[in-house]
Amino acid sequence: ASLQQTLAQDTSKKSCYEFLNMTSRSFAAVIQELDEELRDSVCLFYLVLRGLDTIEDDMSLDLNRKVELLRSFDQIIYQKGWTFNENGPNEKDRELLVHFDVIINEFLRLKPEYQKVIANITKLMGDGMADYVSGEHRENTAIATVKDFDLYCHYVAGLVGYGLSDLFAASGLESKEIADDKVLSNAMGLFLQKTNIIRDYREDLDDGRQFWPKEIWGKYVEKFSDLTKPEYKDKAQACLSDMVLNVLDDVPQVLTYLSKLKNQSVFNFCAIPQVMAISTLALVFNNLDIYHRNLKIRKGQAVKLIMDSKDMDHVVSIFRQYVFEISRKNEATDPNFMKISMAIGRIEQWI
Ligand code: PS7
Ligand code: MN
Ligand code: MN
Ligand code: MN
Ligand code: MN
Ligand code: MN
Repeated sequence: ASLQQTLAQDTSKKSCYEFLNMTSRSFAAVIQELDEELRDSVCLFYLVLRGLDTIEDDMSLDLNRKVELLRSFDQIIYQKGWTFNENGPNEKDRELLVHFDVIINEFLRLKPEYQKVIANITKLMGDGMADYVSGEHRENTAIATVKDFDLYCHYVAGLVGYGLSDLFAASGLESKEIADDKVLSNAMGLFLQKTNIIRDYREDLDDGRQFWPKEIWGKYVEKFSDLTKPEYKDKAQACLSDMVLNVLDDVPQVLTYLSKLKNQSVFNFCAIPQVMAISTLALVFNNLDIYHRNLKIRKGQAVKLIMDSKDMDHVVSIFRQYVFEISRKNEATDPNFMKISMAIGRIEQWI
């Protein structure tokens, strides 16, 4: 390649990392610490999915157009020069779509086997998201049952787990077996997504979106927004513990997945978000503030968790600490008290 081409490529790769830093709250740092063989492919995987999610989240987009974009996004990533021209909310994630040609350029420079993994997951996720786009009447949410909830979270997060495991295996940094156990890869995504959905109750409600399955919240209130009302305080507390109970199911599988990893940079990349999630789960459990504002673990706590997540022993002890905190906050008057105790018992067999 000519010097000029090399310089242009340098600039476009740099732009991709700028988009990564701009759009990700937590993944930017861990992605940049990955071994060189995986760094760019995981970065581009992130950016492609961030673009797809921005389309899914854009409530101003015409519905037919949205579905068309979601279902064809796996082809868009092969179209040199494609940019997003529709009007929309001018937020930082939209910037990425407006300049998507830069991401496509870098995507096309990845090894073909990495491109294939990313395109395959993009197709499955885009179709899944399209199936769940329910239109203007958001109160008639498509997420009715716990089964619907699991399927939605599979599409938007479990599939990310599949794709990342495929990339790890393709890089040779991890064994092929890590990509074979789909249940474990799926659980890695579900644990992050479900914790995010619990924590973001208020933010999502204010955006007119609801992800909690009606099969759970419907046991406690008639309207999803009633969970914010003081007169339903006890119902809201029980509903929250029911949601946390649902997420605790995934913990043993998360720990099993992490225990199979061999490469240090892959381990850090995988473990840090999971450790953040368990600490977030302990923070939100029995904490009615989630119905009013966005709770976040303290910066200093996050920094400490990141530094401590270097090996399986440390990760297990962090999980033990937060599971213990959940156990300590579990109240005998809570209708889910017994079930939560049992879920914790199953986790304790692991730790
Ligand atoms: C490719 C690193 C490690 C085996 C953009 C990482 C949004 C929780 O919507 O941005 O703003 O509230 O806070 C990430 C499994 C996915 C699941 C999913 C791609 C772990 C598009 C993360 C991330 C699998 C759909 C970020 C799932 O939340 O959400 C890469 C192993 C993207 C992972 C979305 C959510 C991710 C998420 P929001 P956030
Ligand atoms: Mn977020
Ligand atoms: Mn979304
Ligand atoms: Mn989103
Ligand atoms: Mn611009
Ligand atoms: Mn969220």
